[in-house]
Amino acid sequence: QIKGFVFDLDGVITDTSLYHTKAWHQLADKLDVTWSKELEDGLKGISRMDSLEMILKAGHKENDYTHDEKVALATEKNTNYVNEISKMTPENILPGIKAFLDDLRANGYQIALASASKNGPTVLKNLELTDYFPKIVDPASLSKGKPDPEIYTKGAELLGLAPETCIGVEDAAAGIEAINAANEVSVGIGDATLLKDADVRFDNTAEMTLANIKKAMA
Ligand code: B16
Ligand code: MG
Repeated sequence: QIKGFVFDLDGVITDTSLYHTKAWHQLADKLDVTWSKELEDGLKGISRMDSLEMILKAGHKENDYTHDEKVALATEKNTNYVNEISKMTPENILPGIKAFLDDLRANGYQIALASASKNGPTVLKNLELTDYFPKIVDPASLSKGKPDPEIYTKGAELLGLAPETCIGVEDAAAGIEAINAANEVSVGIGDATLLKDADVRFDNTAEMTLANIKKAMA
C-alpha cells in the first residue's frame, strides 16, 4: 500500500539537469577534461563536490588541486548554475508534473523532496511549487550522497512512513540505485538502458500518472 512519494528534483520536476550539464561542461573545458556522454550521465544526481571529483578523475587530474582550489572550482560552477536558474519560471515545470502533484494531493499521498541540490528550494520557489513540498531533505545533512540510500531513507522518515510504502522518482541511475537500496519502489524517468534497475519506468514525465503507475505495479 503506497502512502507517499519522494521526488528527485533535477530532471524530474524540471529540466535543470540541462543547466547543471552546461555549467559542468564549461568547467571541464576550462580544466582541459574531455567531455563525454558517459560523464554527463554519470554526473546526474551526484553532489557538487563529488561531481567535481568525477570530472577531475576523468581527466586524471584529481591530485592537481588543493582542497581550497577544488572548492573554488565548484563555487565557480555553482555561480554559473545559479545565474541560469534565476531565470526560471513555472513554464519550466516538466510536462504533466503539476497535474501529477495535484492528483497526489487530492488522493491523500504525502510528498517529500530528495534532491542532492543545495539550490533545490530556490528552484521550487521559481517554479512556484514550494507549497507542494512541505518536507525537504536537507542535502547538507547527508553523510553520503546518491547512490547511497541515505537521502531516500530520510525522505520516508520525514513523511513518517515505512520505506516500503514510498515511491521514489528519479531520472538518474545513481538515484534509482539509492531508492532501491532504501527499500522503496523506484520509478525511473528516461532511458531504458540507463534506468534498467527501476521497478517502473516511463520515457518522460507526461507518462507518469497515478493510473499508469498502478497499472505498472499490478
Ligand atoms: P547543487 P537531484 C542533483 O540534483 C543534480 O542532479 C546534480 O547534477 C547536482 O550536481 C546535485 O544535485 C547538486 O546540486 O550543486 O545545486 O547543490 O537530481 O538530486 O535533484
Ligand atoms: Mg535528478
